[in-house]
Amino acid sequence: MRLRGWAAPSATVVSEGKRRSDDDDKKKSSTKRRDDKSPGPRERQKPKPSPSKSPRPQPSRSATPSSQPSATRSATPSPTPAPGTTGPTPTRSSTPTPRPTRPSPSSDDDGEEREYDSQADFASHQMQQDAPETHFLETPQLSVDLDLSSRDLRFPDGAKFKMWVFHQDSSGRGFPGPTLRPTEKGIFHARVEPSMGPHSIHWHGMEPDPRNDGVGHTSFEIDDHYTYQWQPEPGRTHDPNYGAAGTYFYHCHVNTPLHAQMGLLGPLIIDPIELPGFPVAPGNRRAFADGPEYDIATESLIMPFSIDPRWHKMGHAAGLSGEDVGLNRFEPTHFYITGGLLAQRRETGEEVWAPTQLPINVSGHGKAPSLMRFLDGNYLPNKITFVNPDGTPARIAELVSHDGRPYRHTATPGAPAIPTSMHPDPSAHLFTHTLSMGSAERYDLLLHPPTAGTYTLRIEWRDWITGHKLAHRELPLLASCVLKGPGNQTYTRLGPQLG
Ligand SMILES: [Cu+2]
Repeated sequence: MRLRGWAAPSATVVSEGKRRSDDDDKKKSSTKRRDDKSPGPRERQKPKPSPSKSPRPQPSRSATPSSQPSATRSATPSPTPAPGTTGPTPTRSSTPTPRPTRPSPSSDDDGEEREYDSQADFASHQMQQDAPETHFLETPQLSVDLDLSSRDLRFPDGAKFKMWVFHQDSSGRGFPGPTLRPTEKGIFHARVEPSMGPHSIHWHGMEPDPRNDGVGHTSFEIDDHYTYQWQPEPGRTHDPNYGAAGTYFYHCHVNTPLHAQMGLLGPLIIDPIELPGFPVAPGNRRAFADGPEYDIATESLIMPFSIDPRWHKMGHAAGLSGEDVGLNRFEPTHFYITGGLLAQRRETGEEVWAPTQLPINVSGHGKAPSLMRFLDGNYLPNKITFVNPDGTPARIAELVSHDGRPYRHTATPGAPAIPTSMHPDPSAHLFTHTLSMGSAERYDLLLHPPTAGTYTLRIEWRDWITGHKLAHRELPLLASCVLKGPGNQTYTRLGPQLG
């Protein structure tokens, strides 16, 4: 089986209002060739002491925001046309505009011009830096410290595998990595300090500037530490061209096929800002700024994952010197549904986060629907099916967004792009009982079970070439609703049928 890396998803059920390039990996890492016969040990391009770096040009200001010219704070697109106007198309960019008073990026570029003999040669010689500087450092709204460690982790079936995991001081050293949840508009910092060789963090689906995108090919791999900085773009009412809220993930982008399979990935969820006209009821959140509300208590992440034990015996740089270690063959023998209720994740253990069952809300009985965030975290396509208590297909899943991009009704050019899930015409809503997704793809679904009872989420792993089923796992979904009893007492009903 040949790897495709984190391939970009193919076309989806409806055209989305916007389609940003989601995956630089596709362009850069998917065709890493291992046929380079050139011998010799792997030579990394270590930063060389150079006159341009020592002494390093000193920025003319400190990193404190108060010293910055506020007018040039840049990650928010500007100017902002009012919704519905036909002004010039704003430039979509979360890249800080370089200012002439700053050190130019080249002053930090320690690599020399180099010609590569092959793509394998290119992929094997990524720039490494010990502690690169974060340019245009701002005060963050959310800041996390991520370290990496190697553990033997026990999976739900009792099997143990060596895993490399991201962790925080406050989290356990489990898998997947800590759930990171920045809010739109807020500056986000992630300081990473790899303790076991060069790594990076790629924010899959976000669009930071190249230095903060965590792709070695366009910036650097990190030997010592680096603080990634980016700002998720805030959403606007009924505008398909703005807003970052949704489901993403982060992963190491060094020797990517191996490091991601070893466990260096975690969920990244961008929460929306609150827009005027879109208040949020207590206990709820919106899927995106002008999107539907969901019940926080039953919001879940579901990440299918599979393991090829052979890969978990390899070293950090396996295959990077042109030798063929077999990273073009992914033959998993273990298949897992990881994830669970996001509100109940306790990141304190050294374990695999995996659900045995999930509660979901019955449709229309006082609570907002449950939101399920899917992330295909393995190198195989997954087919997802919802099944009714009686075994028939359950058309209870409503697609609300895909790869962080909301589904919107864009049939009339220039008209407000209303989210399909909030459209007054019921036929605009995207209901399904089944869904296929490729590696790294994400779907956000609202669940609308009509009655209480035990539904089933069935996940199949498919061979990506033949489409043959390799394995399946099932997860019970316990649909219940809260009823008001005498004296306003509430009780939960979990049963076959509601009157
Ligand atoms: Cu890595």
